Amino acid sequence: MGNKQTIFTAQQLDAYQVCVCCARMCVGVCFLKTLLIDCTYFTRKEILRLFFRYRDLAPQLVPLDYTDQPDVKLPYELIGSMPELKDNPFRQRIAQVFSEDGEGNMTLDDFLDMFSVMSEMAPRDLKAYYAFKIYDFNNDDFICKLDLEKTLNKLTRNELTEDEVRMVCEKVMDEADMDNDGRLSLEDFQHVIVRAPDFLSTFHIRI
Ligand SMILES: [Ca+2]
Ligand SMILES: [Ca+2]
Repeated sequence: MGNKQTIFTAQQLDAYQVCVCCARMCVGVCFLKTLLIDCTYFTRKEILRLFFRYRDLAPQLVPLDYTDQPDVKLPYELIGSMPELKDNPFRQRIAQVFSEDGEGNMTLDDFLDMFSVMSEMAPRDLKAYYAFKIYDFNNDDFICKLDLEKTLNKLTRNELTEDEVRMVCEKVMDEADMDNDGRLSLEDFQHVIVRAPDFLSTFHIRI
């Protein structure tokens, strides 16, 4: 391999080997405390592979030395055009939810978080948690009727008629809105997931 390039310090690599349940917020206690899930970790090899996936998107912007935590952010246009995302109807929402700036522009940390949640190793409850955030288009911590309609249109790639969308939404609301307030809380949403696993189908990426 020739020259040995130091990309990360040992401490950085340890920090990146985060629990995919909690992403980088892990402080030994799962921040999704209510979810009893086993933790899974990226290996160093996977972290390096993802780093190079990130770097390959813009080699001129991403340095090979990350030991002094460079302030680098890749624009959404590059992230959204990755083969893993470009055909995903939720690609923009996914990038928005995982980016610290909320606009879909991603630091390496954001990028690793996204891949950890989207990876096949991530537990279903964690995916459900982020799916809820992704479907909550206006970020008000509830999925309202409008959010649900948008979600269904994207999930079905606009193949349903307006009437069909309305019917499905009503049915979902009917079955899942446990407290009858006309919108789905995260708790309500867990009931949808149990009945309709399709809601999670777009949240898998092979790394
Ligand atoms: Ca909402
Ligand atoms: Ca509700």
